[in-house]
Amino acid sequence: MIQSFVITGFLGVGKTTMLINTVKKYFSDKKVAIVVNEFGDIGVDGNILSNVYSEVLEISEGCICCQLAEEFESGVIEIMNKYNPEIIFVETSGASEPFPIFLSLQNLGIAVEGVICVVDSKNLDSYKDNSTAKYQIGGSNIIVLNKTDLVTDSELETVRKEVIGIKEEYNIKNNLTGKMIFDRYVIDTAQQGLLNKEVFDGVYKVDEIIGFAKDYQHLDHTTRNSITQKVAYLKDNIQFNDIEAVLNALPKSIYRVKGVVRTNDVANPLVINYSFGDVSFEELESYTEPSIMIFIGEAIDNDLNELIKKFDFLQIPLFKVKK
Ligand SMILES: Nc1nc2c(ncn2[C@@H]2O[C@H](COP(=O)(O)OP(=O)(O)O)[C@@H](O)[C@H]2O)c(=O)[nH]1
Ligand SMILES: [Mg+2]
Repeated sequence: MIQSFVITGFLGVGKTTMLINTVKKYFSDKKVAIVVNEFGDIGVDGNILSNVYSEVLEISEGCICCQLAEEFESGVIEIMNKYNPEIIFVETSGASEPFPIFLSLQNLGIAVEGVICVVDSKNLDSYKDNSTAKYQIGGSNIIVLNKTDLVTDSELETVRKEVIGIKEEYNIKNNLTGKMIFDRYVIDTAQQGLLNKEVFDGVYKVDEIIGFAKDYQHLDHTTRNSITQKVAYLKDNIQFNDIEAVLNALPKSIYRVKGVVRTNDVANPLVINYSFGDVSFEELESYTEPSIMIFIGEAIDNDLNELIKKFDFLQIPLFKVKK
């Protein structure tokens, strides 16, 4: 039977980083397929992950937990037929819930070894009131407090307590039997998504086959209305400094920026990965599409317009641009 793990967690917590670091480390001897669903229309993670794994299926445009169940299931079937993987990792978008994906995998006869929720130990406070974030914790059985390098021990303990509180309140139940679906769960810690191997050994394997997929009511979550994203295209002939200037000028409402840009003073295209004030850059070997920055946050429209007035090399397309 094919095994699978679902990796969930809010925007920018370190899900892709975990796929790059941990999964590569522990599963290099297996045929691994990755399914990545990004929030919004344009994928950056898919580009990064394709450099690491040969089989990457990117599902964009919306959220696999709501509109895209069918696309997700047919994509998984396709990857199974084409590649015959031993193990599938699904990175959900930061704005989707893991539970419907868990059900889809079970419906396809794929064993779910664990639903991993990555938590940003430094920034949990900034996003913990978002209802999707709570359902992500409630719908998981392996919770990873990531970015431990950015907090003190006592801050980490506070985060752990908060997470336990949310888990107790939002723990997902079988709505036929009223039983907890994940009666056992573990909280682990990680830096750069590097987890202990035993988390993947299937000890937390979800035994209960959920017979109520059809009855499942989609929880009231916030995907589209509260979190928004806008793509900006960048004009040519910009410097690395220009990118930094934009990131330094971000309003509070924009807490996540991803992008791939070409600048005059750096030889390779750069992946920008910004979340909650922290930024990292990574060079890509090749990227032929236009330079883009994707701005993600809550009610960002006005703030983004101000930002664009300040930086004339940023252009927001008037119409949706299809890939
Ligand atoms: N300091 C620190 N940064 C991290 C850690 N894990 C991930 N990051 C950074 O957080 C940002 C978002 O990570 P990413 O994996 O893209 O998040 P995703 O949106 O959940 O997939 C990137 O800049 C990562 O380099 C960590 O443990 N410590
Ligand atoms: Mg990601």
